[in-house]
Amino acid sequence: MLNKLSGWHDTIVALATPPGIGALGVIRLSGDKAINIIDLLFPSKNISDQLSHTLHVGLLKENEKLLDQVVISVYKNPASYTGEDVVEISCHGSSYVQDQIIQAVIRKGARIANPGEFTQRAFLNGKLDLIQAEAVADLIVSSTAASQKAALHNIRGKFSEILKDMRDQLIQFSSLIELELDFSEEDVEFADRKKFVELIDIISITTKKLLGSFALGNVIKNGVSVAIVGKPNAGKSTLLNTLLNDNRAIVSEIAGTTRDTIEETLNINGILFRMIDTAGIRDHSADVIENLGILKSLEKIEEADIVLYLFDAGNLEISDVKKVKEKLTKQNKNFFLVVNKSDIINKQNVENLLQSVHEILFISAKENTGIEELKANLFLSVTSQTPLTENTVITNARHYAALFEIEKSLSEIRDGLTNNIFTDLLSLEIRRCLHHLGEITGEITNEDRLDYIFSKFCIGK
Ligand SMILES: Nc1nc2c(ncn2[C@@H]2O[C@H](COP(=O)(O)OP(=O)(O)OP(=O)(O)O)[C@@H](O)[C@H]2O)c(=O)[nH]1
Ligand SMILES: [Mg+2]
Repeated sequence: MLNKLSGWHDTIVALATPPGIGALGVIRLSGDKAINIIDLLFPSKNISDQLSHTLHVGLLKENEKLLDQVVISVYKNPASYTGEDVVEISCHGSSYVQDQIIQAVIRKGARIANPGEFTQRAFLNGKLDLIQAEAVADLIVSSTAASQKAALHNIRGKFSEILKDMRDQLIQFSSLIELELDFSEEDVEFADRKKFVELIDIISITTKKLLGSFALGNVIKNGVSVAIVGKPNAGKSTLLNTLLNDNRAIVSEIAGTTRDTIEETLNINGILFRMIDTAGIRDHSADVIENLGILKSLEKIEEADIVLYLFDAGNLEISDVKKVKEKLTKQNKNFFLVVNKSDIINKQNVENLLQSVHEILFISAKENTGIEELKANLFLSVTSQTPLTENTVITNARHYAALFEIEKSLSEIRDGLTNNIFTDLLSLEIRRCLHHLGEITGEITNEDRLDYIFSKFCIGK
């Protein structure tokens, strides 16, 4: 286990609620001196004599100076978030009052906490593993049902349980293999190789499933960018407005209305889509600004996760649709071909189009038809590979990288077992696999990595 970090024994303090004016603010302290410090500032009661998990109303005073009327919550070690003595002061939500209290607490012996230091201490005290600690940060920034669900799943230790299971089973075999090494003179085999191969196969299936869930995990964590592109006047801005149910972008019958890109988020069934309205693309424009807009649209096609290519039903050339389809396929883009203004469509044209180009959607952005189907298609395109279920979804690149190494190592172990490699080499590979498993949960880590992970947290958490 790693050495406890420098500054570990300090008592730390931070504002846990957002800075600025609010009804209430919460100031949090953790460490050996947390309760002593409050005793020096809270004359009406001796907090050290109180039971853990109790609340106390009273005046906070530094010497004779009145600071605020507050509620003190007491959590005595080890039954607290950090595993240390924790005190939370619920005070009035004035920045001035909060600053005064924090300064008084510092004068009595605490120091300001680093970002994530409360959770870092919880981890170092064994209250949480690293997956759970990272999930706390994810939950704080979650903005959709899916990201909330994934974070809570990990806080509850579901992913950790899977890894613990794998680790326990591997350790069992690894100790038998190590035993064989101790008796290497006698050429005995304690570990049943056939059973071991079966176990490796089972673990490998789980690992591959977890690795496969990362595409969805990425979507859950970072959202999906969708560029709405097409010729001028196709109705891109109208579509953005209809999707958002808001008059966000200017719409007009003049071709070339949108000059700059407009980006807005859209929540579809708990997944965040970033919808990007772009300038209409045409070959010849004498307008310098419009040309810059067109260049930007082309860039957005490159960058977007999904391209939504909009055609104007009133001005539809089948050859155009085919050309666009070919180009986007060549670019290896995930795309949708959408014919807008289906309210004015020519029936013959539609039938021809349906016959010659598969997978084409018809909508009317203006009349709000086909929009729900379009949304359902967008949602399915990112969730169909790994449906949103109760299963663990990997949302963290650090976990993905370690799982990737685990999978590599499992396949080495499997090859080794089939080729009857030397027991010491086998043992080395198992240890490598265990090492990467321990890296994810934080059983194996180092100070720099921890500092990096926790530096991404909010102060006060
Ligand atoms: N009939 C009909 N008209 C539509 C529909 N969607 C958009 N329009 C009209 O088409 C014209 C162009 O719409 P915009 O949304 O500005 O088109 P755009 O693709 O953003 O155009 P640029 O920004 O110039 O590239 C406007 O007059 C809209 O009212 C539709 O579904 N049906
Ligand atoms: Mg527009």
